[in-house]
Amino acid sequence: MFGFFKDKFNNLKETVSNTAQALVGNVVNSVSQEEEFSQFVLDDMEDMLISADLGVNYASELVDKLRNQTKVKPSEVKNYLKQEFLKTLNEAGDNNINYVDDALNIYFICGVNGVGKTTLIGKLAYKFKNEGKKVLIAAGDTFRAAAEEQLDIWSKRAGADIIRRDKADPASVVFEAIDKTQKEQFDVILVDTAGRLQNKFNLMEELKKIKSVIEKKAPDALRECMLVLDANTGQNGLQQAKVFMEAVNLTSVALTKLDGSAKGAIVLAVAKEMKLPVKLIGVGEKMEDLKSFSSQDFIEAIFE
Ligand SMILES: Nc1nc2c(ncn2[C@@H]2O[C@H](COP(=O)(O)OP(=O)(O)OP(=O)(O)O)[C@@H](O)[C@H]2O)c(=O)[nH]1
Ligand SMILES: [Mg+2]
Repeated sequence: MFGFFKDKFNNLKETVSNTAQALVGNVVNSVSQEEEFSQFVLDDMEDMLISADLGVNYASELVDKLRNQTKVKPSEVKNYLKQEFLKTLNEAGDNNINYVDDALNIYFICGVNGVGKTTLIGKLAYKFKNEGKKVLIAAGDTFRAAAEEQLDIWSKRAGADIIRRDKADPASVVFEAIDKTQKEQFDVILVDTAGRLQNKFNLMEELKKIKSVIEKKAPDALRECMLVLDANTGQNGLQQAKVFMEAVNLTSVALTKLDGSAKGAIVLAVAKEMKLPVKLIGVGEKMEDLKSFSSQDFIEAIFE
């Protein structure tokens, strides 16, 4: 079906090389020569995992399992981490983006300001168009002055249709978009949303309102409620995931700006704490810089 989503990510290893060094390289270098998992070695390992943005809880859980046991030796620490990380990612769910043939597929994209929501929508529109799908973008960020023009440019580049209404209520823009697709048979609606309103409460209320319009007007069409996280924000991403989860009940994560980031371990922290699978990764600013995410490939890439 989706050639694009099945694409192997050629440069994945290069993209995650900084993350791999922070998360695996440093730990393996300092631990694997040791005779035993002494208190000192374990403390050191825990510090390294925390500074690689794995999160305090997860880091201490991993280290605690190595305490007072003889099964895993320091020389096997690399394989130990590999198995643990893979298990965490697998338990968070399927990496494939949900899509149903011959039906309307709505993707609700949210996240704090500047993480790359609008860019992700442009890239997704382009990919769906390349797959021969009929795509409509709903410009649900009517708050930021330049947001709709930015989406206009992306939609033209991608060859997708767009619904935009300056200063209108975002929920009404989404209502109109669904209306159009019901009359004209579209495959996909991509809903862009604001990242910043006057305050967090207002933003969450607005997102809830948009989501309830989707659920009322097109029940069963919402395929993903996707949180966009900037790979460089590290642990803050976990906090963001909690807030958005509470407001709109997320189904997945897109991780942007993974190119060059050393903090890609946020993928694991979010999988562990939130049970949310990463489905897409942004690896640059161009249209084609969007890739599918595979837990297996990611693990292979960071462990070589
Ligand atoms: N290097 C890199 N830059 C990216 C990526 N995705 C987005 N960007 C850049 O990040 C900046 C912000 O992107 P936007 O798409 O405007 O972010 P947004 O979440 O829509 O922002 P708001 O609408 O203000 O909330 C832009 O300069 C993008 O070019 C990525 O995967 N890699
Ligand atoms: Mg935007």
